[in-house]
Amino acid sequence: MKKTVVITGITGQDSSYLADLLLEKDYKVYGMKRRTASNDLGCATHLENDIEVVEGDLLDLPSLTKLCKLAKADEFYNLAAMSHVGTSFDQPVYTAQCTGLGVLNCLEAIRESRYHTKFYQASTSELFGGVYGETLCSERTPFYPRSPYGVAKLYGHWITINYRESFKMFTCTGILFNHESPRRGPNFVTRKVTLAIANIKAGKQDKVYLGNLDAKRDWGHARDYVEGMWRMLQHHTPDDYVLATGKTHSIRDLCNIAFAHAGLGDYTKYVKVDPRFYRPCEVDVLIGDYSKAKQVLGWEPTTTFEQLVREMVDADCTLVSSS
Ligand code: NAP
Ligand code: F7E
Repeated sequence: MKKTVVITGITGQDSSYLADLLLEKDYKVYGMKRRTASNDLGCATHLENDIEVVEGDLLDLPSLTKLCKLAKADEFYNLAAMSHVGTSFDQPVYTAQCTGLGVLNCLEAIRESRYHTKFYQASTSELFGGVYGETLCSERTPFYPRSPYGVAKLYGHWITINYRESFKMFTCTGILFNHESPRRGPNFVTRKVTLAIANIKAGKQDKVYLGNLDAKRDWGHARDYVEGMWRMLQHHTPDDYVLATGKTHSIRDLCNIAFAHAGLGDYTKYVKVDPRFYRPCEVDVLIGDYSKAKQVLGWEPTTTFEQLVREMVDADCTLVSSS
């Protein structure tokens, strides 16, 4: 019999890659999207005929319960969230409700449905936020979130572990470092840069305004990371895992590689700093230690930072030139 899966946030980057992967593995996929005026499937538009789209909202427990009863799912991946760190400073209450309490709603819906559904929660490297310097962060590193987003994710992380310990539910958390792709939302820094490059090359834009160019992130490819999520739920024991590349790069490095690859030369001609994009509290450096995922799940990233940036630049140049 086909395995069945529920994926929340189906219009988002990770959900669309995960749905691609699980369809290849012959799962029946239920993708949850919230109601919007445009009814757009976003990153999952290409999957319209292959998945069952169900409307629901992380803030609406009855919609989640109904979905769990309908799908009788083997696996449930909660990838929905208000996921933008900068926005979370402007919308802290909504972020707490959606990104924090929304996780509890998913867990309660699964518990109420009484199916033995395995649960994956999208935790984040933002949990480590205030870690000192270029420390390799692992599952044992103490948490110190530095944004309303990070604090909300901290609740989601611990409530997932608590339901594992309290109710013996099969729940996993993936503490994922930044992962990007051509499907990345346009207001995250990597995609903002690669889209701007495409527009500059097409003569539609002449500059791009960014915030803190000195922040450093451990960036991988979303396609690799959804494979890791799936492996977590296939392991015999539920647990928590870091997925990362173990390398870190600054926003300046990103600009350097991306502008050079596009043949535009020195990025400083095009990139200008606008303090509007500074955050009230910044996470300066993040770098992850994925040795547990490697040892237990056999997971490793397959895409280098340079390959990722080049793929994103090329995809956006094609997108802009054909639009
Ligand atoms: P994303 O592209 O921003 O997608 C988020 C999804 O959540 C969208 O489909 C969005 O729908 C949906 N959503 C937002 N609020 C909702 C609500 N109230 N009810 C139902 N759905 C709602 O995020 P992503 O980059 O794919 O990340 C997936 C998950 O991993 C998120 O939980 C994120 O916080 C976490 N994470 C991401 C990274 C990363 O680097 N990408 C790293 C660590 C953790 P709309 O299209 O309607 O907005
Ligand atoms: O910022 C700096 C910014 O918004 C990265 C989410 O997926 O990964 C993501 O969160 C860095 C920060 O990602 C701009 O200050 C400079 O230091 O691309 P970002 P993020 O905040 O790391 C984590 C792991 C998640 O869990 C989140 O869901 O880049 N930066 N200038 C800028 N950032 C943005 N967005 N825009 C700028 O103009």
